[in-house]
Amino acid sequence: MANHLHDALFAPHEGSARVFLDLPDGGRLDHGTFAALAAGFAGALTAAGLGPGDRVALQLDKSPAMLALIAGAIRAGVVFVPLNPAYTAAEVGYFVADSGARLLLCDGAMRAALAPVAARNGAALAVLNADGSGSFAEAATPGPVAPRRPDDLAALLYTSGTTGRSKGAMLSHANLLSNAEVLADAWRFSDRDVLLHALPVFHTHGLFVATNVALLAGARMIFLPKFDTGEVIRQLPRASVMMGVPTFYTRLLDDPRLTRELVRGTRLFISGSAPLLAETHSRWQARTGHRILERYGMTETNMNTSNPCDGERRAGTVGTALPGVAVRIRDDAGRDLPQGEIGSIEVRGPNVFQGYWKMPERTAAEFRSDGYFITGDLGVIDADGYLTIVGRAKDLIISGGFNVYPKEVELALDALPGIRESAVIGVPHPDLGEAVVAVVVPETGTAPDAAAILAALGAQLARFKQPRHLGFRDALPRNSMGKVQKTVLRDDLRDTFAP
Ligand code: MLC
Ligand code: AMP
Repeated sequence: MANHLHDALFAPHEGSARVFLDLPDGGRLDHGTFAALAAGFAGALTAAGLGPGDRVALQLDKSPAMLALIAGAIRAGVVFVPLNPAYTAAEVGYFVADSGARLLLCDGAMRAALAPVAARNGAALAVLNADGSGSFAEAATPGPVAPRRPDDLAALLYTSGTTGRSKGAMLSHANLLSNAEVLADAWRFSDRDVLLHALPVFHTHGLFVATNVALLAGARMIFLPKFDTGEVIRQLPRASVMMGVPTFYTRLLDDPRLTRELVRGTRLFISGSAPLLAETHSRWQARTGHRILERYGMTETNMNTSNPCDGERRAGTVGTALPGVAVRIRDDAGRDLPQGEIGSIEVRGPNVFQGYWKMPERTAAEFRSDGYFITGDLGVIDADGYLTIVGRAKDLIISGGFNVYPKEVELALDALPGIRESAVIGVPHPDLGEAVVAVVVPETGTAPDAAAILAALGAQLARFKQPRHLGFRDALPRNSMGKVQKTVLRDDLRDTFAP
């Protein structure tokens, strides 16, 4: 029997000598070697006792070995749970417990901190370093290709939520493959493409949008460990496509080495994960001659809309619905709104996930009975079908492309001694788009100590969730219903990071 994703993404490359990964040190990995490495990792997962449907959690730095491990998990039918290396041991503990992972793989540097986490959850712990060393090595004999149907799970991707409790989005083989096929076609990917890959590989963007599309097309990737402006500028002349979050584009624009000449050979620049300012779009065009192609998606749905490769790319819009994806705009009562009116964005299609892991009520609450998923984004569709995202119904901050749910930070703050309550908001930030800001109300009679509060948060929350600014007030602004008026705080603090 077939393995839906493996057969499309990896099997065609077995034995191929074509280059898959270009590494910054000049090293290269061809497709065939990558496929063999993945087969070895599938063998190692099987030898570790994991079978189809079991979960493996990965908190690993970006590396070819990590990517091959994911490919191996797909081959072995093991559901992979990728985790941001910035997460603290406390955060990882939640994901391991919730997913029921039987194996946790980490970098050597995190081993001591994660040993109690693994032990508490009855998971085995093994090390896989970015250079491929560590206690988890690929097996000498290739692991079997486990049969996997289109609706079997491939990955659980955790996404935070308005309750402060992260939810595992269940993504099936068909969710991932259908979207990769649509994107590879929409963006005209071929085996002549060289994709500049500077994104993290524990989120939808770097994993499924970038890597799966490249694999499907047989394209090559310049695989950088992270976004570094100088390194990206050095590599750009060799790239035919770059994908990035808006911060990539603003950082590059701040560098005088970004010129029309530098990107003469590049055919496509794609942006997503956070709003691209129309101003960034026009500055990019003026400087490079390229119009950035903006698209829109989320962990739960993969990609929903995209500006066209060949047609008109409209700045400030995220383009039209991708083939096979239906997008509609509804009001709070769930009624369809006429074209041109702002409302809740809902999507349906083969790209949309299977629901939240072990959370049937949350899943039910976010789907309509006719199968549409309520994204939590607000938008409007114009007469030509272009969608503009105008805001969010969900209380979410997007900082440099990473999502931060205020509730999670507020719960951590409120649990600290000397804090009566708090409100966390996002305010404009020149580099990150939005930055996290906390407004704290101390208990009466206590002298607040910002440094101590931030240090205490540091032990619990990944750095990107920690407030960049902490302010103190005697009370939070509330409306007549007693609800905190975050819009008032956002207005008050709007210029905190003004250049
Ligand atoms: C890093 N830091 C961040 C941060 N990234 N803080 C807030 N927001 C972020 N996004 C912290 C670092 O830990 C560091 O802490 C400090 O900020 C400065 O680090 P830096 O060197 O400037 O950051 P850098 O490593 O360059 O990272 C910035 C970035 C990176 C924008 C390049 O965050 C990034 O690659 N973002 C992409 C996220 C992404 O792929 N999202 C896709 C989600 S999928 P300190 O303490 O040392 O100062 C999705 C679906 C879809 O949304 O549609 O695609
Ligand atoms: P995530 O849960 O990390 O997948 O983030 C998904 C969210 O990112 C979406 O619900 C949107 O709010 C936001 N997002 C993704 N792409 C865009 C875009 N092009 N413009 C504006 N917001 C976006």
